Amino acid sequence: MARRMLIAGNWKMNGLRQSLGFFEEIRTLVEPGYAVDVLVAPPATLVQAAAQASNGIFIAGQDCHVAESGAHTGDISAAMLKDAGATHVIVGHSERRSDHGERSETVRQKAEAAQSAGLVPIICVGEQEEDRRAGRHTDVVGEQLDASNPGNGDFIIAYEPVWAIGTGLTASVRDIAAMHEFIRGRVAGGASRQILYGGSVKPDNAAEILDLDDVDGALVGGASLKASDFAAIISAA
Ligand code: G2H
Repeated sequence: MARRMLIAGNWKMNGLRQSLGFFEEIRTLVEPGYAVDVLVAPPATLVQAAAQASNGIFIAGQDCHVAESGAHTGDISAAMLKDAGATHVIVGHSERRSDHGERSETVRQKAEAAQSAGLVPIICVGEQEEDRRAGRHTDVVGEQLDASNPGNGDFIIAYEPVWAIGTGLTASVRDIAAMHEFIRGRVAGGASRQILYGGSVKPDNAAEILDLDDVDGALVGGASLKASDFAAIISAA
């Protein structure tokens, strides 16, 4: 079965209610019935309103707790995201791994919690700059991959080299192709698994990245905040 293309925007800690006009703007900029799936992960405060305004765009959470409910002040469960209208949730983003000390074992538990709640987890993996300089990037990503994914069921992998996130630096097309091929060979269900690339994807580099055989879409941060940039990336897919 051919893998579908997914362009996913990660708004991170950006967006107020006034940002919801984004969905109407996208509708005017991209032809209805576009051939790729589109997703936006707004901050948790906007998930419900975004799901109502989304015009066919999938809505995701940016994180979820491993538990379904309970005494976890400030946290949000996968079931809550589902209840608010989300269909997906990002787990193990490098900013969660670095800001909150999340380890791959926790990421796997979050991915399993998402699946149990009926959400598709988007599981992020990626090496640090020093890993790449030392030539151990595939080992690091392989270990994260093995420990972070639930093995079975529906999940998406996002490869995001940490040194390319929000820095304006993008991995070379050759490096992206090599890592995606490696991930496809290693992850369960590799042949049909959606594998996204993330890290400073912009309108001017999207086409060459999305053209790679093993790249099934993009996880876009900064360039997903402006509808015109995000629409240009969707159109490049
Ligand atoms: C990587 C990406 C989105 P940006 O974090 O997840 O962000 O496109 O700003 O590098």
